[in-house]
Amino acid sequence: MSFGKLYGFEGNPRTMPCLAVAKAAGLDVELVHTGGPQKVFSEEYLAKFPHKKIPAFIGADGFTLHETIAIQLYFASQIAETTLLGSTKKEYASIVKWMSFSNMELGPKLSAWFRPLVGLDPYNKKGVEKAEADYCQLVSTFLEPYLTENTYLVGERLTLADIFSASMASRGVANVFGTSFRSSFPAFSRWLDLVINQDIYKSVYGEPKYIDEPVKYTPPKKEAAPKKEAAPKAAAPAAAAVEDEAPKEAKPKHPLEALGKATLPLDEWKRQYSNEDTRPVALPWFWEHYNPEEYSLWKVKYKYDSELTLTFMSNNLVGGFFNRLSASTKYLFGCLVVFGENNNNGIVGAFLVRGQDAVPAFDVAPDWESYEFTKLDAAKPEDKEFVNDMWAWDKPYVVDGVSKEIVDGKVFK
Ligand SMILES: N[C@@H](CCC(=O)N[C@@H](CS)C(=O)NCC(=O)O)C(=O)O
Repeated sequence: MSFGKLYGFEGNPRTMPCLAVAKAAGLDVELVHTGGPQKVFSEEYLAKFPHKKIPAFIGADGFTLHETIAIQLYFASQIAETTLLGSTKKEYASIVKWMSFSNMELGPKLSAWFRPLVGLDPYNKKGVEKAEADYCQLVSTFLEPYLTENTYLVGERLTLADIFSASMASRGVANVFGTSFRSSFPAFSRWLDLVINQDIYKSVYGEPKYIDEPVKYTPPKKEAAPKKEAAPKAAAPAAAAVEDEAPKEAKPKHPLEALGKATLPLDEWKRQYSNEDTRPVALPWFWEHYNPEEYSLWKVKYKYDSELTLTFMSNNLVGGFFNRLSASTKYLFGCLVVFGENNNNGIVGAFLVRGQDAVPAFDVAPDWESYEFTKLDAAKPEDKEFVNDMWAWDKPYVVDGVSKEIVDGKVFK
């Protein structure tokens, strides 16, 4: 008989221990894929959990719960006699204490350490170093001395405190707890090894895999350069063939088509930018070939910086804008960067536009009016430098005399 539905996803450290305990308790709990990077939220889930956090539970009897600790305690309490919840009131309280500590203290610090390294959050070197130091500080002051004296977190047997705390450390095992970390914290590592090799833990996580070296940050920055072979010489005839096949009247004309062919082919510039080093090669090439009679340059600035929150969300906003600009790909090139930090950031950039007006190129995107367009003059050194800085985005952006780190960005090409 179904016990209920658990909303969460495979591999999530707050969802997995709920599944482990459900299995140990013999409960028929269905995992409904929810949340995650794809942000999947069913109507049924949203009706009960508008805060969009996982895990969450809806029992077959209609009882609802959110908060991983509550769900795990509820599942474990279905077992008539269990050692997972300790054997005294003090042990029970200590189990809840360690679970809360892992949920609220260790977990977020580990996330701040590994997520930027694997590209799940924007990378900031100082932020990652601080998170690593904070995490190691907690392990060294709390867990290492305690686990030097004790086998498990509470009492002499495996409890929910161990299962959940190990699960909250699982992303560390997979990403950042290399040999050096493990030798610095032998007692913590011994305990982790013990817990993740228990059947109840392995029943959901499988065999543990250790790493020797912590993952290293690889800057994504510019999008991958297209392969040299994929040069427009090959692409152009294909595009032309498609155009030839299309009935003329069915093809909506872009207003900028009327301007005819430019002497600087935009594709050639885009290829230079993608394939060559930006400062030493691509930018000098651009200025050598730039014809201000055919193209104009624009500073593009988001109007509502004060409403921006997390930097990766600002970058997603840029991504959405770029998708909606796709009808103007033949007439536009540019970069928008995100500068600043979470809850204090902005979006700015520079664009090359076919013709002398920005509107016909940008108004294909319904949200174009959320941006402010200021024409630049390449004859002015400061405007030229602005374009260089936005397209290279290798220096902090100075706004009102304050230098702001560029933390993310996208290229429209
Ligand atoms: N206090 C909650 C925290 C739940 C939580 O933050 N879950 C994360 C996944 S581990 C989540 O839903 N994140 C999505 C988001 O923050 O938008 C609990 O202990 O269960």
